[in-house]
Amino acid sequence: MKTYLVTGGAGFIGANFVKYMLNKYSDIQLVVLDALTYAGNLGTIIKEVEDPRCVFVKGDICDAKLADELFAKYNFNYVANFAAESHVDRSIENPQLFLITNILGTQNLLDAARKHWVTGKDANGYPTWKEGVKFHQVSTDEVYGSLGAEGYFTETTPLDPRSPYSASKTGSDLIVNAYAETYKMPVTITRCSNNYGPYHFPEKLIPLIIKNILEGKSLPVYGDGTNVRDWLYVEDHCKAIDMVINNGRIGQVYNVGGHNEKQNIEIVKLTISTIRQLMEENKAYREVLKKKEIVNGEISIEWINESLITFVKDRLGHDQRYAIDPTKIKDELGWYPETMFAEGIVKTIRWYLENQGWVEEVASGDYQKYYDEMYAKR
Ligand code: NAD
Ligand code: TDX
Repeated sequence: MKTYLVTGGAGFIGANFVKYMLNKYSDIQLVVLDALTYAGNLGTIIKEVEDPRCVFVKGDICDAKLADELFAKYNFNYVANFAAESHVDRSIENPQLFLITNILGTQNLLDAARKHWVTGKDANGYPTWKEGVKFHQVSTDEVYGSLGAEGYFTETTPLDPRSPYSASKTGSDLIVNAYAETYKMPVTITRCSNNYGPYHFPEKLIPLIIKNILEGKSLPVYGDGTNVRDWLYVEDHCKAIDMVINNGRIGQVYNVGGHNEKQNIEIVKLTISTIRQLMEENKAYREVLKKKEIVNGEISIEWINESLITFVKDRLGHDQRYAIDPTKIKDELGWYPETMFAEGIVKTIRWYLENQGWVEEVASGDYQKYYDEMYAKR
């Protein structure tokens, strides 16, 4: 049986990973460490933490004593480090928090792993490590910077982060690599493109647009809407991480992407038309609308159209285009994105229509204040 420390397991991708792993492996132990920041929600994994194979610990990855205690208590084989401050717009407002969590938090986990996983020294003075352990860092394509109209990020593309968020994620990757070089620590890194799917916090583009459409609010598109992101269904990302942890070569970086580039404006228009179509097909979905116009006794959906789109002030330092070349992970591990975007976006929108309770739960705290402040400036 393998025991995993999964940090950030109450957030979007971490929670999907917890579900994916418990579903895939019967013989597994997961210890989820999450600080439950605004982005973490225990409700997302409440069924999973009732499972004897999964333990939840509320705590900060920067807490050295706690990390030490967890490594002492559980015989971890793997660390999957998802925990991070993850939203670019917030990093523009408060860069320091991103550096603390993403760089120092990662370094703290690396130190705890080093303390508990090192077994001795080799003839050259390098630490020797417990058989089979691995520290996996969940990173992002944003560390490579921004592309023009052509080209793709490969694993050898120079690191060139532009935002405080991506700079902090680059810092995490570099400290992970430094431990690999200096202490011969067994590590892997995945750098993934934009994820979408269930449990995505509604500060990010797709869930924010869905939420606003249902409330009849305007849809804020930054700049001219031509920025390109390479979208990947979250479950495909979880599958890639599982493959890299279990079969990826030590010390390697793997890019994970969907070959699914879309301009933001395309995403917004597609979300509008898909919601409208689903509501035309299924009367029950219309009940979900928060803004209800009744025409001839029926809930009208006529107002769900592209006139909701509002072009707003651009994000500072807005990266123009991200696009991943996933050849390495495909050739070495046989990974490929299984979910086509046309299918994934419908699944995602259906999930939101059917899980409004989850949206209300996660948006019940400071979300409205965040939204009002962030978007008042635009
Ligand atoms: P998220 O913001 O939804 O979740 C982050 C989780 O980490 C939350 O549960 C939060 O409570 C927890 N957390 C934050 N600070 C913590 C701390 N100090 N100690 C313990 N827990 C803490 O993020 P996400 O979208 O799920 O991203 C997960 C990881 O994947 C991040 O490392 C992110 O950089 C990376 N990533 C995300 C995407 C994407 O499209 N969302 C793409 C590529 C890479
Ligand atoms: O209201 C919005 N309007 C808008 O036009 C928001 C929230 C975003 N956008 C644009 C900005 C980006 O070009 O949409 C695009 C996607 O924005 P986000 O959802 O904020 O994602 P992004 O900045 O691309 O970063 C995401 O992918 C890489 C994740 O948040 C990161 O954690 C991950 O590393």
